[in-house]
Parts: sequence; structure tokens; C-alpha cells
Amino acid sequence: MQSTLVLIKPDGVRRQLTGQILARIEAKGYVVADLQLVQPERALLEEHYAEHQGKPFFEPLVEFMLSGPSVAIRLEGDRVIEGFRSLAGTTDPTTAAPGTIRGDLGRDWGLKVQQNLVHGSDSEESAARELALWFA
Ligand code: DAT
Ligand code: MG
Repeated sequence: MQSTLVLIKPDGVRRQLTGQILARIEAKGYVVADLQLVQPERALLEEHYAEHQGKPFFEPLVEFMLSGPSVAIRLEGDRVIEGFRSLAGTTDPTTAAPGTIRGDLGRDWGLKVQQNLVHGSDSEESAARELALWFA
């Protein structure tokens, strides 16, 4: 059994897609083990996205993530890390496959790729690190 951190990002919360996104996650059979609405501080986001520090999209990404609350979810299930990333779809919501959360519900309004609705940890190491940050 694995755990992963899923975030419904500020665009998903603002667009009132939390219920639809949770319904897809639950329909797939993953278990919501913990859930909270979080308004993160900059320091949390800089740690969360540490691997992207120095990239051109880092600052816009952090600003976007500061723009409103996210729903943080501890999600459990066998192979949930790769399974949730498959449900989410690829990073750019304009080209993410139809049938995925990003592909069906997302679009990069204003060419802002960071508006892709959800985050999912990409490895067991990331999941442990990110769950400790968001569920301190
Ligand atoms: P993912 O969220 O699919 O794991 P990532 O870890 O590579 O993607 O990047 C983290 C977030 O940063 C991503 O959800 C959206 C934003 N991002 C990534 N690449 C970008 C780019 N080229 N331009 C703008 N934002 C980008
Ligand atoms: Mg990532």
C-alpha cells in the first residue's frame, strides 16, 4: 500500500471543481485518508517545489500557488503514486489526454501552464517529503 500527496491547486478550488476531482479519485478506488484546505505560505511552497528553483517558471508558479487555498489530500492505495499521476494527465493541460483530470477540465488560460488543477507526488521519496510538509 502506498500514500501520495494530492493537491487540488488554487485554480481547481476557485473553479469549484473539488467535488468533481474527488469523485474521479474515489471512483478509481483510492482512499482519502486525510484532507484539509490549506493556504500555504511562501516557505512551504519553496520547499515543496525545491526541485524547480532557478527555472524560469518557478516564481510564477509560487505566486500562483499563493493566490488562494489548495485542498491537500493524503491518498492511499496500491500503486497510487503512478496511478494518480495517470489520472491527472501530463503537465500541460492544453495537451493532456482527454479522459484525464487535466485533459478534461484544464486549460492554460493566458498561457499559464501552472493552472493545471492538481499536483501528485512523483515518487515514494517525494510523497514522504511532501506529506510531511503539507500535513505537518
Ligand atoms: P507536474 O506537476 O506534472 O509534476 P512538474 O513537476 O514538472 O510537473 O512542474 C511543477 C509545476 O510547474 C507544474 O504542475 C506546472 C508548472 N510548470 C512546469 N513546467 C512548466 C513550464 N514549462 N512553464 C510553466 N509552468 C510550468
Ligand atoms: Mg512534479
